[in-house]
Amino acid sequence: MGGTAVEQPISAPFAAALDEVTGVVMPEGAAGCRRLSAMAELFLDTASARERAAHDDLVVYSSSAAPVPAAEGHVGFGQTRIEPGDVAGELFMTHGHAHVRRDGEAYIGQRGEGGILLAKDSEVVWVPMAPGVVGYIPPGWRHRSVNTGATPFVFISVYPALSGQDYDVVRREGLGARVLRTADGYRVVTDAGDVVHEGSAEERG
Ligand code: S6P
Ligand code: ZN
Repeated sequence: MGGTAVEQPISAPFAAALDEVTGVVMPEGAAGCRRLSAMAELFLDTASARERAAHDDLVVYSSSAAPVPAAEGHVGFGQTRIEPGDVAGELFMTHGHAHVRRDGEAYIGQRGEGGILLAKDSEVVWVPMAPGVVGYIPPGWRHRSVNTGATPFVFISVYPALSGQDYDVVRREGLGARVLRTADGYRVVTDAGDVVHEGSAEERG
């Protein structure tokens, strides 16, 4: 990942610079990336993901957070950059999680095109994202971001610093839907086969 990590979280007021091309936040606290090999079983076609990862273990997405203390009252923020691409038609995405604490979160589109897939109980919602669009994730919703475009999709996230991420719930239950490439755009299809959203080629950039 990008910059020089700050060892100690910063409690004093500070300004951070967000590089909308690389997705790196400076000063930078926690940062990392997820490669295809670490995400294979999240894709519907796990075998294709594994096969591709075996000879080209691509970075699917990377994230960079400001060094805000993980303590009561603090507001964390960072950027995520999802690369363009797909596995057997399923568009590149983040792992996805629910918050450990019942906190909401806001995503702000920076660059490229994408969306947030949200699930709670049997409900599935797709929130399209683009530069200047703010997507709101209410408390209790599992959420995953997806790049629907042909260029990197970069967005800012802002969240209570103590909200935490539960990844296991997504490994167990998924997001209730998948985002699939079509001839002229993309389609959000629930696990039961219902189409939640049809996205156009323009939307995909
Ligand atoms: C944290 C927030 C984002 C994600 C990031 C990567 O609450 O939602 O910063 O952590 O987009 O996604 P994931 O699913 O790997 O945490
Ligand atoms: Zn979150």
